Amino acid sequence: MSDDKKQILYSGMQATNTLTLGNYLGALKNWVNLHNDYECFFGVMDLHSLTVRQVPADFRKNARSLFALYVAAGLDPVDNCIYFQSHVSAHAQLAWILNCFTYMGELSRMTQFKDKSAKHEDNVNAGLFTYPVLMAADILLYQTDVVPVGKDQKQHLEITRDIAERFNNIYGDVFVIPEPYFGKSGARVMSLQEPEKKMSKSDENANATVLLLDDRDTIIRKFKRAVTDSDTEIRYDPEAKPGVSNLIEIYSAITGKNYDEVSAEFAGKGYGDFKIAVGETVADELAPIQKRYEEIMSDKALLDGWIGANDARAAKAAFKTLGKVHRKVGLTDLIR
Ligand code: ATP
Ligand code: LTN
Repeated sequence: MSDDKKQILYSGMQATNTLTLGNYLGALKNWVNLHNDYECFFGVMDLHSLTVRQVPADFRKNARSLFALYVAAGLDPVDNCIYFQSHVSAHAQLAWILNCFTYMGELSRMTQFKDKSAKHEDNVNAGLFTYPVLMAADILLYQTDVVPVGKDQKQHLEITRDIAERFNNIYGDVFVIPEPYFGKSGARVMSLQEPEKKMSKSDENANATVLLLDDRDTIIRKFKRAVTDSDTEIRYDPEAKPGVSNLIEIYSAITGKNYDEVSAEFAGKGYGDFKIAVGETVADELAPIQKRYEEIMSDKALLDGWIGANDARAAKAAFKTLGKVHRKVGLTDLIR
């Protein structure tokens, strides 16, 4: 299949803190190789991160760090267009236009807005409210066919489709209506301390979360301390044994073994041995990524070169759609 026939796939993550093992096994790891079947765009969603107050120096570093982690995890910056959302001004421009086609009522129903405004009571800003409209702009600018998103982002993809359909009904076929991507689903990684909750980078308990950049000893220590149960059996049963099941899920996602194979491998062994084995497997998986990450971060010219080239590539696609939108709604032509 030639490149121009490929469907377009779009996704991204917020540039906030460092990634967790959940982000990696649930999303990033599954993005590698998608470029064989799709034309892929992966954004560093730094404008979205501004909905929560950031420390400027840390934020700047985190955004570059996320770009480097994408690449270190295996997303080739030539085969994939990896770029900064804030560097392509068409995102903010289209978001404004789409704001005028989005209703207060539908935004008020977004569960992420309700959760985040409860969590950041002192800063319920308008950006938090219109977060899904910017996300719709991200997706629609690239005439995206498919979007791999986790469960927590499904509602945002639905509102994106609603906004696009509403716009198309008025102006004709301007936007491709994006579909969720149902590829190989990623693992859902739970907290190591409260396995009923998902592993989250904003967790206050450091032992609950494995970071992609944690060193080997830290990773193994966190797994040794992982909460399990008072039983001894290594069996996948998320209802009755959430802690052990989470460890099985992690081990399975990395080794490719199914749950029964994992149970059989550790039959008769105690939780202690199992936790160490999972910790070592995770550390082995992350070691080459961390090494590659350090190499990339220490080569400013290399990183800047990829950033510049891909920002331009993204802008070309994005401004083509924005130009069309301008013409359709009656804004004067963009002269670039
Ligand atoms: P926060 O803790 O701030 O809510 P997060 O860690 O949930 O952030 P997001 O930026 O919301 O991260 O998510 C980025 C991607 O990682 C999404 O596709 C999401 O589905 C996936 N993801 C996040 N946490 C997990 C997890 N524990 N297991 C599997 N996938 C996850
Ligand atoms: N909201 C998403 C990040 C995100 C995104 C997007 C994902 C912003 N724009 C467009 C897919 C497509 C998140 O928090 N995971």
